[in-house]
Formats: sequence, C-alpha cells, structure tokens
Amino acid sequence: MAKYIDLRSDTVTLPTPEMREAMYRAEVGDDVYGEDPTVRRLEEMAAEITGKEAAMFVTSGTQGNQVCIMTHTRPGDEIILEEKSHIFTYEVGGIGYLAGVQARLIPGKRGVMDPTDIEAAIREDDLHFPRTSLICVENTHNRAGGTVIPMDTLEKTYEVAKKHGIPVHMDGARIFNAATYLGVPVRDIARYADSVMFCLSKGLCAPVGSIVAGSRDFINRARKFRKMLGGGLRQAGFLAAAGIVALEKMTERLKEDHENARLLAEGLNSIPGISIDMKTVQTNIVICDISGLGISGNELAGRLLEKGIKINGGSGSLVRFVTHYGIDKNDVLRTVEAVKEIAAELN
Ligand code: TLP
Repeated sequence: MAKYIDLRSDTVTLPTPEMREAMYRAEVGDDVYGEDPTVRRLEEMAAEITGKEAAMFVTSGTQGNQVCIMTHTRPGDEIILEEKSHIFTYEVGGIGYLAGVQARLIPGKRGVMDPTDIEAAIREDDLHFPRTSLICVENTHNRAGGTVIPMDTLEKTYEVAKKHGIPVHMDGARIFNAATYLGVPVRDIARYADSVMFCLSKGLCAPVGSIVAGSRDFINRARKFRKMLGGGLRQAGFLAAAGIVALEKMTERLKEDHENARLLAEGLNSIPGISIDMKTVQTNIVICDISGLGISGNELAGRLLEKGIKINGGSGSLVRFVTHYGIDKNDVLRTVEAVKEIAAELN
C-alpha cells in the first residue's frame, strides 16, 4: 500500500529506529518511588535544557499544561490566556473542571498578546473580583500558524508579570521550533516563564510524553497534581528512553521542517482561491484560508484523501498543514500539485 502523505500534525511522527532500540534497552524502575533511572536522566536533561531547577515527565502536553495551571492557581482565580490558545481551545475545558479557574481572553496579533493588553487585564484588588493568578503564553502558537513570540515581547510580558507578582506559564509544546526559528537556545526563551511545558512527541518524534520544568518547589508541588490526574507511571523509563533520544538527536533537524513548510506555503499561496498570511509561516505549521475555493476545509480534506494526502479540515475555511520528520520535499511538491488539481476541478 502506498504511504499517505500525512500533514495532519507533527504528532503523527513515529519513533525512530534509535528510539526503539533505546526503549528496548532502557534501564527502568518504579518511577512513583522515584526509582526509574531513565526517567531521572530525562528529567535532569530537560531541566538543564530549559535552565530550570527541576523537570518532570508527564504523559502529554495537555496533562503538563493542566498540572501547571493547578499548581499555580487556586479555585476561583482568573488566568490570562490568548483567545485562540491551545489551553483554552483544545483542552476540553480542563481549566474550569480541574483547576476551577476562569479564563480572561486576550486577542493576540498572530498569536502574540501585547504586554499592554495583558497589564490592562490584570484584576485590581477589589472585593468583587477574582484574583489574576497566572499569565499563559503559547510559543509557538498553534492556531496562529506556528508563530513565535518575539524575544522583546516575551521579556516585556515577563516584566509586567513580575511587576504584579504573577507567574507566567509557557505552553511551549513546540518550544524547540521557536528556538530554531530565533536561533537561540531553549533556555533563553524559557527564562521568561516560571513554568514551561514542552512536548517530546511532536516534531521530536518520541512516541509519548511531555516535560514540565520550573523551580524545585514548583515541580515538587506539581508531582502531586500529576499523581492526582493518573500520571504517576511505573516503569516509565521505556518512554523516557525515547525522550532522551528526542532531545539528543532530533532538535537540530527541525529547520528542515521549517524549510518544507515555507515551500509548501509558497506553493499553496500561488493557487487562486487560497490565501496565506505569509508572515505567519515561521516554523512547521501552515494555515491557509481556502474560502476562495468555495468548499469547506472538510471537503478539501476529503478530496485530498482520495489523492493519498491527509490534512485536518474543519467546517470553516481555515485548514492546517503541518510538516515533520515523515515529510520530505517531494511530499510537499506532490501536495501542492494535488491542491492545484482540486482548485482547477472546482473552477
Ligand atoms: N496539539 C495537537 C492538537 O491537540 C490540536 C496538534 O495536533 O497540534 N499545546 C499546544 C500548543 C499543542 O499544539 C498541543 C497539541 C498541546 C499543547 C497538547 O499536547 P498533547 O496532544 O500531547 O496533549
């Protein structure tokens, strides 16, 4: 069977042969007793990379974000989020259900909130108001098209947060893509957040898992919430072993994904009926507006599937393509051709 070109997400990446080998050989123990040496090693590496005192392996990005929010806040608080953030959009309303907090949404420009808007949204000390207890930023921003928060904005956001004594959490699911784009080490980005979550299982190709990093005290408290959510794993070293390979071997190649995304975006943007804000094409995500084609995202996805290409459609006119380890330049060119054919059929 011919392979599909799967552009739905970088989450579809499969573990590399080296990861499978490392998983097979992993030295393991019961991590709930703190006795899994491979998990320990991964956590130490992650702390070092993010420049934080401590780190913790979690089952998923969603679990990592939710555990951080639970650790930073108290029920009844309010947290500041970008209006299209993953935490608000795709985490099943977890902030209300699990942390018991409400969202104060700020519209971002290409996913980036203006620090002035953040400051204006922080609640005054008033009997009637909830306490603003957390600011969340997303870097790179998924729904904005993989956009990166400029360093000076990040710094200003952190200054505002510190001025008001409020912690910053970074949903850095794709922080390595941000670091690649900016040409800086991950720790230079993570220093403007009190807690950071990043995923091993997206562009870095590990099969399962994410990392939460922060101060030692924060991570100790977060361990309780991870346990509460069922994230206390036993011989998790089998998973952590792949995560170690992800950190050691898979970060340098992300630039290829970015080049492929740009090639894809340029090709798609040249097709009548499709428009892309090329300023958003910074990393490995391409969001296109297909309203000029006169079909929905789901219809386009259906037609592409017939040509052996998978994308995430949706009922609206915005569709997402994500490049990753399993996509090469030829796949990109074939995808552009396929969309061209569909556009021509529709005309
Ligand atoms: N994003 C997934 C879907 O949930 C939409 C994807 O295919 O992009 N933060 C950000 C910014 C994310 O993009 C994601 C996953 C997560 C958190 C959650 O990670 P997981 O899927 O590991 O829970």
